[in-house]
Amino acid sequence: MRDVMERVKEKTGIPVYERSVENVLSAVLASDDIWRVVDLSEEPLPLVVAILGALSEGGYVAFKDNRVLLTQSGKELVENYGIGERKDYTCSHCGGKTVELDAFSDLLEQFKEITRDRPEPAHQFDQAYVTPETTVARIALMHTRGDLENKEVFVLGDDDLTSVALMLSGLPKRIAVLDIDERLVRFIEKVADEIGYSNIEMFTFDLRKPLPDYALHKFDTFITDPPETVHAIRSFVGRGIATLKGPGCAGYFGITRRESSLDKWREIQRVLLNEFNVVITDIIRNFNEYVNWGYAEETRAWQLIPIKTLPKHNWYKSYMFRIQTLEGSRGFEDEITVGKELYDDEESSTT
Ligand code: N4P
Repeated sequence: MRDVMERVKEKTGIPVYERSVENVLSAVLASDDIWRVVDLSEEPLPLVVAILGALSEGGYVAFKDNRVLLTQSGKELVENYGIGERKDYTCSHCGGKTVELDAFSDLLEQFKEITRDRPEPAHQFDQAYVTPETTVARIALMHTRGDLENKEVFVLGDDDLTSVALMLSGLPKRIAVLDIDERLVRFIEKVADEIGYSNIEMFTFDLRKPLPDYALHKFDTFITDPPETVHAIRSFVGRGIATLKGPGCAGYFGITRRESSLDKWREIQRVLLNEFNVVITDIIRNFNEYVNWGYAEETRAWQLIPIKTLPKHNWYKSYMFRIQTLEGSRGFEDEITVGKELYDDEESSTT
């Protein structure tokens, strides 16, 4: 185990613990599909690749017929360390989302119908939309928390088309939505026209820039899904908080394990608690499930993985965070000037 850890540290600067190696081995015991191994281990993809590389150099795993397999010494290693196969007892009714979709089945059908010709994910903006079930589950979740009915809701970045589901729900008093991608702004506009919904405003906007005054301190609830660098999370979530009226408002956003180590998570939670002074009320594991995007072969993940097969299941998920504002909470209103670093750090791999 010690030699494996040393080899991993030579390959990557991402913090590695014995627990990380254990997570990967446990996942390999459960599946020979590399994407499922990343999914089940819940370690950042570049770290999983480094660990698998070290294990293969040590003769503990082999890559054969596009599969990840334990060798005889690999089997002895897991036996010696008492590492068992990773199990998945996620609730089969809600899929781990904690809300049930049955009450929203009509909305789900309408949503699928209306978004059939939605814009496909644009690589330049790191887009990858969530399943329609996820988008609708967001409505169920936010409504369950009392954050939608007669509320003013801001959507910062909307390739998931959450604003469309919000319109169809008829719950909010007012919706505002921005995106850097004009295709999406036009699409949402077209849907609003078609269904005759008028309490919505939309604009094209780059979230690295501070929001205009008319968007600040006017909303009850925001939702966003940032790229996974700390910069991006600060600007997307911080700007979301800046749109809120004051204490007692809520914000939702997805944070993944696929591109962020727990060390980065701690950094993110520091930003939330120390910089923004908000409280985390909910973290729902793997609530958001993303549909595999068309540009997979152009990403760092593709360069890194030792087995060049496209994923056969939706391996990319994120945890849903809900924060609430209290007395003394504040958002982020400065400009961010980074370029590519908005999307990329050592742990990211899907751009
Ligand atoms: C990135 C997904 N590059 C995967 C493809 N990002 C979501 C974009 C909006 N749906 C980040 C997800 C976690 N915050």
